[in-house]
Amino acid sequence: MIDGADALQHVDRLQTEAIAAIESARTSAELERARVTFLGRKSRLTDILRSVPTLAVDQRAAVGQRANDAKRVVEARLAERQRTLAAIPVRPTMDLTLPGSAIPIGRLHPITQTIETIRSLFVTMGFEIADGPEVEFEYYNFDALNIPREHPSRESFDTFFVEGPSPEPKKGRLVLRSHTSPVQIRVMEQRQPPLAVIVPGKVYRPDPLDPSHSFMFHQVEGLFVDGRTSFADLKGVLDHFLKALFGEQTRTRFRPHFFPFTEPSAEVDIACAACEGAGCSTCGRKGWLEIMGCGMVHPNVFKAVGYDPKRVQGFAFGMGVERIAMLQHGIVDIRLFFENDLRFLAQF
Ligand code: 2NL
Repeated sequence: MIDGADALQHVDRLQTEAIAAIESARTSAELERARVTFLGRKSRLTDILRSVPTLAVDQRAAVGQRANDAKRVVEARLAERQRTLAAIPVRPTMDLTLPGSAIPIGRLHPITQTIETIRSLFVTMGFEIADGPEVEFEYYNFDALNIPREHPSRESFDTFFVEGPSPEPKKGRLVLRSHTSPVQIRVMEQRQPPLAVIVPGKVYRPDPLDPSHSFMFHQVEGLFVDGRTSFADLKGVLDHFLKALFGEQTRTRFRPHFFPFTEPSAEVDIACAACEGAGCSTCGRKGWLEIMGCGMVHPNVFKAVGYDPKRVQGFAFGMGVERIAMLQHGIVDIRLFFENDLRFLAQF
């Protein structure tokens, strides 16, 4: 037999516990768990209400009323807590104030950037861009450029020869072009002066890798042909180009040289920016940096493309892109350009 006084005390304790559980519920799910625990069909309060008929007659009313009161109080607290929880915004599971995860963005290779700078400077002066094959006939790479059969650059030591029979034996064997000049020969074969073209591209030479040599590198060559063209035109164009590329303060120097495809020929130097001409390690103590080669197109080259050297004159020039990029950025090893190390490439 349940004692009525015990039952009353039990109801009081259950009410206190239920209210504590309701007030500490932080979510609707927690609140529902508290409801089932304290008011559900298997809860102790429900047990007590069910047991009222078994109590002594004089205790039934008091216990029944107390248990029903407790039930109403707990129900009211549940409803109130539910309203409070519903008013609290759901805490987001991610922090929207954090910065987003960055998408890695690519960039142009430093060599490509330097080529773009060079070609846009010449495009501004009215030059067009031309390109051509990297696998070339000996005729376009050498013969048409007035480079004789016995010239050392035609040895396998200085040129990559492509194995197998030539598709056009009259144009010689196939080689990987060792400069971009054969493209200008092809342009002249196709078109008549006036011409102003810029030819950027890859060239190949079987040099062992070292800090300043690579079996593949990039050149930009230029060709200008018109009726009357002088070495002064050449100097004006290159002087403007080098000042635009390296800064207006840049001094240039044209030093006599020999190329088979130009006459006269010159190498172009810029005053060393590191030492202002005094001589340092960058310029090899000379005060000047060799930057490109140039000259007036040789009459034999015009003859090879069917132009009359008595009626046309022109100038041509060529430069190594890697060398220029290395001077622009203070890079001392050409191999860095070709190793695809992002720690290097991402700096440009
Ligand atoms: C250098 C020197 C040069 C040329 C390239 C050329 C092309 C034709 C006719 C005549 Cl089709 N010349 N190109 C002329 C002089 C110099 O390049 O040091 N390059 C890195």
